[in-house]
Amino acid sequence: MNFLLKNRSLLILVMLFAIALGGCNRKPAGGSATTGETGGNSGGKKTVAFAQMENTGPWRIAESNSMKAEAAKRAANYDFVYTDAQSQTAKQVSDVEDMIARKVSAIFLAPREAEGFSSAFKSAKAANIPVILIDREATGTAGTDFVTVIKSDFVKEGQRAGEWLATKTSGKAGIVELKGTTGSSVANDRSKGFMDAISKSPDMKIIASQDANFTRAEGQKVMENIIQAKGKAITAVYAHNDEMALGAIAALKAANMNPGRDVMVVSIDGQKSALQAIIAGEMNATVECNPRFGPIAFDTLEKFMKGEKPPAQIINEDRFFDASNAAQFVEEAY
Ligand code: GYE
Repeated sequence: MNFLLKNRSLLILVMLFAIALGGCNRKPAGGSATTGETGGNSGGKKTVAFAQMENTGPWRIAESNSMKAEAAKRAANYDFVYTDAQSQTAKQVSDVEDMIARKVSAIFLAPREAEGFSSAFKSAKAANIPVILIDREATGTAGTDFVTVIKSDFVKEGQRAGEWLATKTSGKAGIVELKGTTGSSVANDRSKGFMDAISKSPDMKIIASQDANFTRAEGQKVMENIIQAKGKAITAVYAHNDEMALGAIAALKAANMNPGRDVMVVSIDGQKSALQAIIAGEMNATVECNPRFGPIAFDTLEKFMKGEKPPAQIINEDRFFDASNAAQFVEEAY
């Protein structure tokens, strides 16, 4: 009996000791956040994420670099997460969902297509994570689904290209339109603005219009096919971006069709190689579309976090480049 009692108290002692030891390893109630547990606030810094759609072509590379450079400048306050959806809208949607799951403090999104993000916007709202759209629009309401959209006026870009071409051709042209990615807000608006402008000139006709996905390779391939079909009826090319215009120029050169002289080429963006093509006389004009979003994107986020309500849209001011000023701006171009 005595022996049993003794042993029992020993057992209880050992058990108490074990509990006490275990307790030392446990986190205090409520668990203090360690880095990585909450993406939103590691060591006083906020984690902001940028969901890029793709990273091909000078425009988009300049945009990604501008966002990264601005995040680096403000590194005392922010950790930066960057994703590349590699031209797949579905991947971009899941990139945004992952960001929400890891509880980042804010999301910058350059949506590839306008549709597809509504449920991601709902989840972000439920998690209290502000989403700021940059460069393209997505379906939804500013102030509800996302904070705001920072972009160029794409309809106006198309109008400026169309008005310029109408003046230079005295209102008579057989035009090939190379369109940007189907489903993107940019492609719709750039078509619309251009059509508005040329509709005032009955002898300006679009003789072919095709999606070349904003890339140089597709611009060239599509243009080769159109040259086969339409030949000398082509007197002008309107491309929704410089990369496709440069692809078209290569196709026109290969067919001995003198881009810049016999066939006018006008596009949008203002990248360095386009300004160089203008200086070389192979391209005629490009409407600027500024890709350097970093400073304005972070400034807008900070204003929002201080309680300011940004306008529904923030529109970048863009310039226009042609033979009269390309040499002046080529150095600063991307
Ligand atoms: O013009 C083009 C890019 O979304 C405004 O997308 C942007 C456009 C830009 O691939 O070059």
